[in-house]
Amino acid sequence: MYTLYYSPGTASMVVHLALLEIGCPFRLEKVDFSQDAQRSAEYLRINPRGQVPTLLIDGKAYFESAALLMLLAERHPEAGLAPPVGSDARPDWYQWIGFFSNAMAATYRFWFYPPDLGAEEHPPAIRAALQARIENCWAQVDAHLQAHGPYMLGTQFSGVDLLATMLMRWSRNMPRPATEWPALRQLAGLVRARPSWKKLYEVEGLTEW
Ligand SMILES: N[C@@H](CCC(=O)N[C@@H](CS)C(=O)NCC(=O)O)C(=O)O
Repeated sequence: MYTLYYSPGTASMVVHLALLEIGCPFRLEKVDFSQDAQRSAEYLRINPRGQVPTLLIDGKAYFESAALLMLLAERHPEAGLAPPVGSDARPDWYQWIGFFSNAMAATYRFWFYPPDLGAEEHPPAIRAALQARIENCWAQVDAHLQAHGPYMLGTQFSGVDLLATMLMRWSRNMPRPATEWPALRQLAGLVRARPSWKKLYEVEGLTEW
């Protein structure tokens, strides 16, 4: 049995989406950021980093959204979140999950959490550097999709598209939203049309793209 500690629209989204795609039973526990619940003693006992997501599997806590996506894909191969082990597409799947997690999500974290870099607000040069890095990553993904899309692995949807679309969503109020790149916009449209995305919006109470 799974329990997902989540906060609406955050990094827990990709894990929530994966669980919805799988269609297995799971429990949701909302971590109320407006009450700083991620730093409560009760939550820190579960996840000492004070972040979401946390996924409890049979009572044991696991962290890191990309790792949780891979873990769920492995535990539920029938859901098709990952191409089969040994297939040509499987290495690409690992590669893109690593890229989105390392190159993109980590940079987003700095963008949204200046205190991680020791500042209340980023100095303009740091902000510009983070923006350039994120936009450069999106340009690379857009070029890949133009050549090999419409999904990250070609014609086949996979969990990496959920990760990509969550990250695209986070850019919606940034100076250059990811959906300004045509192939990215197309991918976002495909993922947003999925029942899992619609259900997540309903359950998490999200309205904005
Ligand atoms: N690398 C982690 C990052 C998780 C993360 O930064 N979560 C944010 C929400 S998107 C969070 O919990 N923020 C609350 C805080 O840091 O106080 C992952 O992918 O799971």
